[in-house]
Amino acid sequence: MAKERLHPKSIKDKVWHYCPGCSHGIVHRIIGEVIDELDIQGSVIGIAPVGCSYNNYEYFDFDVIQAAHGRAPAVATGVKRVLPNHIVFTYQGDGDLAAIGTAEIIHVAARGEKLTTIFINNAIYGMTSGQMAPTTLPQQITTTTPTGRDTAYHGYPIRISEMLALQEGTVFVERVSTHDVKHIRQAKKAIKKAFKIQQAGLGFSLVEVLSTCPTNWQLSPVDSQQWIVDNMIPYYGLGNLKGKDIKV
Ligand SMILES: Cc1ncc(C[n+]2csc(CCOP(=O)(O)OP(=O)(O)O)c2C)c(N)n1
Ligand code: SF4
Ligand SMILES: [Mg+2]
Repeated sequence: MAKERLHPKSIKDKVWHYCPGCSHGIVHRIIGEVIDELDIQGSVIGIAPVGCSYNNYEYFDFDVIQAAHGRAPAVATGVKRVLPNHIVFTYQGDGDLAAIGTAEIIHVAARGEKLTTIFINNAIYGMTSGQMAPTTLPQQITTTTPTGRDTAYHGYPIRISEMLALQEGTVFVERVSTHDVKHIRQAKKAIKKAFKIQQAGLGFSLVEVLSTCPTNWQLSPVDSQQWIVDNMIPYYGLGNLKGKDIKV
């Protein structure tokens, strides 16, 4: 008897290398479902970051290119301009997008590149053992802020989505979360809309996903979901920042 398929066609039948309770696997699955539903498995190209999801090409069953740290938006620009009929997206963590890659992402938005970014904000550098990221919250303990992020010394977290929504070339920005099923469904809806906006050729679209890093937050998977609710959502705020009325 054929094995029942429990995951999207666009996701390979593999066990994630991610830690228990990590959001990366959830977001991969959402992206896989959206690609299946839009029937674009053969015409989508992902750009992988540097960070814990550097090898997401091991899981995505479609073309993925690995970019140098922070450079996914620049690589995506080249790919999209050469293959304008393909759906091109970058998948980037907060260290990758909001620190070393800040310049690339701002200019992609300013140029209105017709591509999509999925921004995984877990408020920390996950892969390299939990250093402070630009998105680390005030008072948050990390390996480089062992007594908590002191805004007077370390500065304030960057609200990337708000900043990118200001760029004229950006047409759609939404901040979503993965802390429960209802919000995972909303996240999927936002990602699907972002891809459809790209199909319609309207401009740059971005979905920021508030995500967990139980290992470096030193919390259990369940407590990590609650940490998003108690700490991340009050600072970052969920919802649409641009393009709410676009019908695609
Ligand atoms: C040019 C360069 N600088 C620094 C690093 C080290 N490095 C690897 S991943 C990473 C940060 C990853 O954090 P994030 O993008 O938030 O991804 P996460 O692991 O949290 O998903 C850093 C600084 C590198 N690989 N290359
Ligand atoms: S270190 Fe954090 S971001 Fe990386 S796989 Fe583990 S939980 Fe996920
Ligand atoms: Mg991170």
